[in-house]
Amino acid sequence: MAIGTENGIKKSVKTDLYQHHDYYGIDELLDQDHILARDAIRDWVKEEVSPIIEHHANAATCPEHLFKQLGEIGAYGPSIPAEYGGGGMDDIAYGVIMQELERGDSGIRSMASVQGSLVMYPIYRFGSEEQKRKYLPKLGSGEMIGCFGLTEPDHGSNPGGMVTNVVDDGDSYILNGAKMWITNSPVADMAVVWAKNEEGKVIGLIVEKGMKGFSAPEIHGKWSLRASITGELVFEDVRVPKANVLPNVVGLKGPLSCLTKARYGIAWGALGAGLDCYDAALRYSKERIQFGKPIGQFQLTQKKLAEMITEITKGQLLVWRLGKLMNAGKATPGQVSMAKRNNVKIALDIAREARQIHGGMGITNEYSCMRHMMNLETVLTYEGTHDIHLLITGYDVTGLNAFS
Ligand code: TGC
Ligand code: FAD
Repeated sequence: MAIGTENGIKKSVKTDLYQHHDYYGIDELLDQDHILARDAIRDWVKEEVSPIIEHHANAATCPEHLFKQLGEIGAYGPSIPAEYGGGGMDDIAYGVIMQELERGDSGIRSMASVQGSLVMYPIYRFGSEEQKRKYLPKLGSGEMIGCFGLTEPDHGSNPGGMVTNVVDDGDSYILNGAKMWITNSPVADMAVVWAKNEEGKVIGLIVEKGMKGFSAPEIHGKWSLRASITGELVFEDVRVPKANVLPNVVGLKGPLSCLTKARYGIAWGALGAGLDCYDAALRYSKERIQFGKPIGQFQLTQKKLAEMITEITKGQLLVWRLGKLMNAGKATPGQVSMAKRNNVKIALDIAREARQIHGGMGITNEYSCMRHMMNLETVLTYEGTHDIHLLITGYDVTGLNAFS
């Protein structure tokens, strides 16, 4: 059903989207605030994202008008205190918000998780009071867009090998190097950049758009996260005032602790993509008739659907418990890695199975499963690849480090 136009793009929405699937009554484990936040974001996604997302994914364009709206609905830094531009909620609220955004599209969740966990969080956790007051309210409201520069062309899984560096020059640092695969960089007003100082230690700097020698060209040709804008960060003798250095962290644990926060959000987010695929496949299996009966009546279709909801339910329990540990400040990076790795993989498997249930229609943009599937290929790789997370768990349980 058509529901009007947005920036010249025809919006259409299937009104029965987003049935609620809670096989184990996990809603009973959530507070009323979590349910209210989740349902509000779900309604917003249904209204503002679903009607336009296939168009943007198809055209490989970013729905930039959503940046401001995400600020207005409280999607940036839900668990950062309200006085610093966040939502003042807990980490389970943050999780359910990421889940609902990714039900719409992984790229929309990316917009929010980069801004909240990778830009606001490091400034909140490691920044000076002046930096917090200057940047966080504007980032929280979506007035300002940020990005996070860790990965380099030759250093992805191994960020500790980074070559981007600063040289001391009185009141400033001179920054040189390049970052690769940076979500939102071409449209960002500022970047949190990780670079090595003259002692070879990693420090964080806030680099602002317009600083001489700083550019952020777009990366084209992605088959995944097509509605998300990705680019490079290039630094050629950029003079960054020392006042822009994050004063309260030195070392790789700075960027890695931001990743812990973002990976936690992704563990919830991936379930949203999985739920959307399951929801669509379940509906299609009841509507599509072959051999005189709904395909959902065939045992092989039921196997697929039963396994999907089993994995979703296990994933929901995993992130709920992890959320409790996060709220108590007890979650370990290893526990976060396990949840990110598991939930992204099950979501990708569910997207592939859902695509099969839709038959030929599953490869079209009439249905969301192929778009989710392509998106999840990125989600499996960014914020630490599937195999890197396995090795983090391996290290945790054996005490033997595969990286050294
Ligand atoms: P390692 O020697 O193990 O650790 C260095 C220091 O960091 C501490 N640490 C952590 N701290 C907090 N959270 C974590 N997850 C941490 N992991 C390690 C560690 O305790 C140590 O502290 P200290 O005090 O002893 O100095 O470091 P390593 O060089 O051996 O590397 C370990 C490894 C491979 C696990 C790490 O480099 C890694 O996680 N690699 C994956 C890289 C990655 O995830 N990149 C993501 C880039 S950002 C991104 O993808 C954004 S996508 C955004 C979107 O669109 O949603
Ligand atoms: P590599 O590290 O080269 O890995 C290639 C393969 O080798 C992988 O399968 C990997 O698992 C494997 N491998 C590597 N080391 C080992 C090992 N020790 N043992 C076993 N296998 C290993 N980064 C940012 O900093 N900011 C962002 O905003 C951001 N956004 C992104 C958006 C998109 C769309 C994408 C695709 C990436 C983004 N990234 C971002 C980068 C992302 O984090 C990296 O792509 C990821 O960490 C992997 O690095 P790489 O691509 O260089 O792969």
